[in-house]
Amino acid sequence: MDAETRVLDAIEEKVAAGERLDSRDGLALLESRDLLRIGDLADRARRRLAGDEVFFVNNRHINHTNVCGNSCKFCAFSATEGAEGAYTMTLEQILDRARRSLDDGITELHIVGGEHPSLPYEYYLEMISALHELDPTVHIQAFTASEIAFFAGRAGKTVEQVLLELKAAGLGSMPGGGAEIFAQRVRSQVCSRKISGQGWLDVMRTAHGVGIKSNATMLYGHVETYAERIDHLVRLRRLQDETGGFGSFIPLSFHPANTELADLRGPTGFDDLKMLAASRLMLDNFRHIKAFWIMIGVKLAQVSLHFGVNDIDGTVVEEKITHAAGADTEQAITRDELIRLIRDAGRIPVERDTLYNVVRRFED
Ligand code: V47
Repeated sequence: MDAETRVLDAIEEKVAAGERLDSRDGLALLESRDLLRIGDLADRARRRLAGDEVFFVNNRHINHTNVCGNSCKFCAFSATEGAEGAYTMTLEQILDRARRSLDDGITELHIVGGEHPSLPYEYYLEMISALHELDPTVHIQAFTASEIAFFAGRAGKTVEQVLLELKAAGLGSMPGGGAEIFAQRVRSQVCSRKISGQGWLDVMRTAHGVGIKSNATMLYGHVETYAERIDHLVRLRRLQDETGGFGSFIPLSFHPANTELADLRGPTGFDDLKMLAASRLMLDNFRHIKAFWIMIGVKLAQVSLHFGVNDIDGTVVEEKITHAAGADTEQAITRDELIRLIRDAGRIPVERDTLYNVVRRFED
């Protein structure tokens, strides 16, 4: 028996016993080429933790501005103020986009944008109150931990004050973006002006403490090592043990086109599936592992349902960040198509709201 088989056997025993995997196990999973075996282990963990239902949400993304002072090297979306292609939506434009989606029965607005150096803090507060007033039943999932820290700096307030004010205005929860890779070695290379990994985790701890749930992400496939990916997962797992405030984890597959890292080639399909499966196995306290079809493609997202995934995100409508970086997926997908993909993979489609309450279960 070779060494790799022995390591995977030991991991299998732990998975069967419901025991926690350590960093060495995580590294062994990412270094292995035995994708089907890892997928099978992740599928078992998925079944135990999340059952056979696969979730999706009827949502719309709004990216209110691409103006950003961070100049992250992996980002093709951001622009400097006044540059060609730079945009900032007015409140009326944002409301107009939201209004159009309400007719399609969306339950969630997903809002993230650049860290605009001169927009006043009131812009964000007014945006959230106006959207909340437009339809108080629609859940507003807005602003990454990085944006929240940035608003606090601009407004001269604490992160907690900002979170409480946004919550009072109608913020429901926070998306998981801005996490990138927590390791400082990587951040110094690709996003040196952005909040630190520890800073991101601290904002999330505060958010969970004031009753704001969030997601978590990791941007992989650029300059990070496998060990840095595992370190990222372990740090998320530790915070989740402490707060229980993360709803789902979404590994984000790097798209290099039009970025300063365009000479890199980005993850292969093999790496995408292995990353999803390893996330399921390492994050034993995250119920939901989400494949973002916009980034890995609809077909691979469907296949990932047998590699540990139990959430396939949503209808999305008008995604700008990945498309700026060369994604060739559609901008939106219909509810019927999501249901078909899930059924065809032998799972039960469930439309959820942002907090995983069931909107509708699609039995055969
Ligand atoms: O924070 C930026 C990443 C994130 C690129 O919480 C890139 O449910 C790939 O966080 N290639 C924004 N990724 C998107 C995001 C997200 C998406 C879907 C669902 C949820 C959720 C969150 O996208 C950024 C950054 O980490 N990103 N540039 C790129 N070139």
